[in-house]
Amino acid sequence: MSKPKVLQIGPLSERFNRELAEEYEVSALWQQAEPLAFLRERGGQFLYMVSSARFGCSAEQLALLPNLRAICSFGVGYDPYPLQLLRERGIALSTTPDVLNDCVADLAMGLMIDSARRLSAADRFVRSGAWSSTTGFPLARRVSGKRLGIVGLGRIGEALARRAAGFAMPVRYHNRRAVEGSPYQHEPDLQALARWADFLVLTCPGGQATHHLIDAEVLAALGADGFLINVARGSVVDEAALIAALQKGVIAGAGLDVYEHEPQVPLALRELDNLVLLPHVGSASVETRQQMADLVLDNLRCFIASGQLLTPL
Ligand code: 8YV
Repeated sequence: MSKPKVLQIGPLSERFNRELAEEYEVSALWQQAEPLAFLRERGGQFLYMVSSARFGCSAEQLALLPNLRAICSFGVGYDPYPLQLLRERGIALSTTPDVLNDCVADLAMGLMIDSARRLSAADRFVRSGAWSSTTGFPLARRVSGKRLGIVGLGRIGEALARRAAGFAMPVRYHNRRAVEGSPYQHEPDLQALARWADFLVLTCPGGQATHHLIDAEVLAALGADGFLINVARGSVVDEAALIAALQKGVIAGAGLDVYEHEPQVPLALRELDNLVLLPHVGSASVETRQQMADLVLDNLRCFIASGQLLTPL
């Protein structure tokens, strides 16, 4: 029996690519000299697509895939997909929720500790040979007991709030609507949350609805003792406003895992010392990435067998 055909938009791990190719006849779009010409010629063959929260797929590509029925995406984010179009055409989309909650929440906690206690800066201090009997590292800020404001109390935000309990941190959150049954206080006014919080942590989805939610006003409300942590999407923050706020001491510091134009990180951010910069590694542990890969394959298998996805959006 011939293997089902799958269109893969961008590369994932070698192991994933190998496992996918064992079960399916995979066409690697990124390896085609002319991807759109390839789709024009062969797009009609594909019922199934594999992509990721990084590569997504475009309306232009979808127009050349008239028979597509399902997209199995690696990652929890869905901002690079034209959702309205998928709905209109009845194309199912799965993501990989839950399996990455702990790793992303761990990373947010790590960024909070690193930006306030300045672990990365202290590491640079030791490595540079600057530590001497007369020169110690400047005092940093305490984390335990400080106020945590979460923007987007979803599955990752809740995993972060649970961690914060171990640090005796009071938690409030901002969502468009209050989360029913949540033990945490809902703050409908984002600026009020920023004023209250010592750490404002972003764990909301990206996309139009949250574009530049964090602007100069919110940063001013967070204030000179506050830290901004972003493990969500770069698009949620007005990066130019953040750079200005960090340069002028409008906020104390920041910890960023995501940027507006990845993998480009503006020089102005790289030159600042009051922030920690990570290269979008929220879910990047061996264990979690394997679970995410397995969930993509399980979704695909399930859809082909039953017409249903395991973790539809
Ligand atoms: C992904 C992410 O690893 O899950 C998401 O939405 O941003 C990351 O966990 C990455 O974007 C997948 O390509």
